[in-house]
Amino acid sequence: MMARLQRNEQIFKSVCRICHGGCGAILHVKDGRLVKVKGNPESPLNKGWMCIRGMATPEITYHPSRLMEPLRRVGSKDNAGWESVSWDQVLDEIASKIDAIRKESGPEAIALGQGTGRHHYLHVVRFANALGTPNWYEPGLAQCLIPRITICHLTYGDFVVGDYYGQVQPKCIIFWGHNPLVTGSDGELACVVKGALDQGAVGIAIDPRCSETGKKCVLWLPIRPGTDAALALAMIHVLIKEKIFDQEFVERWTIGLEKLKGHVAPFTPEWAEAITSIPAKDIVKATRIYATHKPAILEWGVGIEQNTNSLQTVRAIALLRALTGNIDIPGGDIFGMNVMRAYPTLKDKLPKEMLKKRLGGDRYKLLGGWRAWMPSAHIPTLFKAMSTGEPYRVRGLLIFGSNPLMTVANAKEVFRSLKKLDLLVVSELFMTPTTALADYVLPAAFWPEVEQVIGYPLVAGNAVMAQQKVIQVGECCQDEWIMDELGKRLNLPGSEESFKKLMDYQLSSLSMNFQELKVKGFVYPPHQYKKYEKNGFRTPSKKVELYCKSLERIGYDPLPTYKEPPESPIQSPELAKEFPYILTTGSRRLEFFHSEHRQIESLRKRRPDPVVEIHPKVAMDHNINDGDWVIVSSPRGSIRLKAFVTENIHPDVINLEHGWWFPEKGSPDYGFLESNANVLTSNDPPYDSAFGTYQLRGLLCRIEKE
Ligand SMILES: Nc1nc2c(c(=O)[nH]1)N[C@H]1C(S)=C(S)[C@@H](COP(=O)(O)OP(=O)(O)OC[C@H]3O[C@@H](n4cnc5c(=O)[nH]c(N)nc54)[C@H](O)[C@@H]3O)O[C@H]1N2
Ligand SMILES: Nc1nc2c(c(=O)[nH]1)N[C@H]1C(S)=C(S)[C@@H](COP(=O)(O)OP(=O)(O)OC[C@H]3O[C@@H](n4cnc5c(=O)[nH]c(N)nc54)[C@H](O)[C@@H]3O)O[C@H]1N2
Ligand code: SF4
Ligand SMILES: [Mo]
Repeated sequence: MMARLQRNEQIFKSVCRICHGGCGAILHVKDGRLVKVKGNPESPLNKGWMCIRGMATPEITYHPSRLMEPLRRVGSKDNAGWESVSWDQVLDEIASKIDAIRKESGPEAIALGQGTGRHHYLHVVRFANALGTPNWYEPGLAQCLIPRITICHLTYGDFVVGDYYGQVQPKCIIFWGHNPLVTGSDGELACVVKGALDQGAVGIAIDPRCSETGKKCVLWLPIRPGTDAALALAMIHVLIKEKIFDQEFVERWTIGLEKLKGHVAPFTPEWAEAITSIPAKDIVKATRIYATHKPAILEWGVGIEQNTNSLQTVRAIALLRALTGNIDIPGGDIFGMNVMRAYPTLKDKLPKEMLKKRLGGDRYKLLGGWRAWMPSAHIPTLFKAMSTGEPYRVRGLLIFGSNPLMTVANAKEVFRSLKKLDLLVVSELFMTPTTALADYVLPAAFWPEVEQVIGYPLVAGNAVMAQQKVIQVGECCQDEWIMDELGKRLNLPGSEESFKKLMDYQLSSLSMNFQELKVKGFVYPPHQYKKYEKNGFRTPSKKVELYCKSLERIGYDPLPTYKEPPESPIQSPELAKEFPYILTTGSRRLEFFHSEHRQIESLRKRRPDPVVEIHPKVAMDHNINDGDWVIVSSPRGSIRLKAFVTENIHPDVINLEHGWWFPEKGSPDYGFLESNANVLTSNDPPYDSAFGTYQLRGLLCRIEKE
């Protein structure tokens, strides 16, 4: 597809992956250098739009602190120095260390880590299976998306996404713990969500803050963090009591209405008001709007998952879509088309006895057990195994694109665990607090240097796009290639097939190969709605399971329930005397992706400091002015941030950003404990019983002026 421009300039089509992606991009390359990145106007998703992070791609690509060559640590972990090593040498050394650990302690003693939704996500899962270790993780999973995906499969047989791209626009959108005008990745791009609201969709925001998205809504329900299940149960109560659910759909396509009816009878709006702090009349109002504006999208975010009742919170909310008949209809919540072949993750290569050894898999069955959608290890159990050797010692960790010191709960314990490892390898774009503890740091390719098929059955329905390598930067290499090279050295199954072959395999269902996809840029088959009318829903009953027998069979409540967060004014009133406010962490910012981009000048100057949002009442009570530095403390520790005083937050809630470290402070620790939200969070039990989720939203804290 390469069109020649003047003066050696060439343009290529690709897709941005700074966030989970979706934005088709045009890359301008001159003399082997990326000079400009623009949105691709032909792309069905972003139609030419890009966010400020995407626009900063050339700056990130050529940033002076970008890692350019493989590094080996010299000196201790407390004050590491680095020497450069060739790729051949570094891969040989790492492979022989992995080999030694697997021979001495078994492959389960080597864990794999990765970041959220990167291009190489499924390749890491494949590598883990080939290596024979059941222990891989990612800081999202139980805390992000896995509860939503799993519950959708159990309840409706497939995952749903908002239908912004069809002929019919939604008449109503609920934003439940979700702020897509800022976070809008995964195909629910900010531009399309804004478009739907501008075209008249009625917005309802369920969020302790009136977020950027909330400000465009007609109704804001400022919920107490961690109590979303109570609100959803009361909304179900109203739908049934007022008979405003979709009776035709429910009768024909669901099972369990009678049981659900009896179950929610006590969960009145007044009951929920006492728990959520949302006035009962607003609960009724929101329910009526949602029920009477069809089609409607129910957008949900991590705000509903990062609590210890994530299974039942997500279940309760999921039922609302079914009761209102908004599933797989134009302008509603639709099932993806799965047009590509599934990634060959070599699941069958993981020995059976290893399934039993997956850390946490026996307890958190929907995260790591046989019913799990994408079985992985339980993070707190895994990191404890590194530091305590219980139930067995994990000695090696290979991380492909994650910064666990910033993004996993209880940063201090993560630090202790990483220091105990015999082998820590991190593949990265930049030095981070996590790479500072590594034995080897590998320079990873950034998205304009990467070749991959990017499929969106999980997000925008049906899109398949090509990400193509248009430049070479230093000695940076794509993560998949690194894993393939290690696989060859370790003689792993599947190592004869490079990731490039797998791309063609995935595309074979579309009768094309990667080369052809590169020329087209993307394919976007038309959506088929109401697929269930042909073969029913992909559940055991072929219907939507309001009452979920599959959950019952594995020992979880078949009907959704509310549980008070373990750390809250109601559950732990003594602790609340010392820590009287409710803490929620991690609401995203446009400028940054999690712990990334703090070194990117054009982004950092828009948001130089970590910020905590507080209500004027809190500010007054503690003599805090807007812009003051403050200390926020939880029972685990204290961090400092700058106060932003705003009416747009629940008066008892303190909302702070996550991912803050200071590249400018340099090694060894880059100030990673100063403003890191995960100094305040806990990785101790209780966890969600099915997913093992720990709590990142709805903890207790206090605040004072510095
Ligand atoms: N307190 C709190 N903690 C949270 C959350 C919260 O809300 N509150 N949210 C959680 C959620 S939902 C998630 S998903 C996680 C995210 O957790 P992580 O995925 O660990 O987050 P990032 O900070 O994006 O770390 C990614 C790292 O990979 C590097 N990188 C980027 N692209 C590539 C690549 O292609 N290859 C390689 N090798 N490296 C690359 C980046 O430089 C960066 O350092 O954080 C979780 N942590
Ligand atoms: N710019 C940018 N975009 C991103 C990311 C990023 O780091 N930066 N990260 C990506 C990732 S991995 C993820 S998971 C998504 C997350 O994207 P979203 O799901 O949109 O997540 P957040 O902004 O973390 O939180 C959404 C809202 O939840 C609210 N909230 C907090 N606690 C609660 C609660 O207990 N209940 C309810 N109902 N609401 C609550 C917050 O105030 C916030 O406005 O964003 C993705 N996109
Ligand atoms: S929204 Fe995500 S994919 Fe789109 S330009 Fe921004 S960072 Fe890239
Ligand atoms: Mo996430």
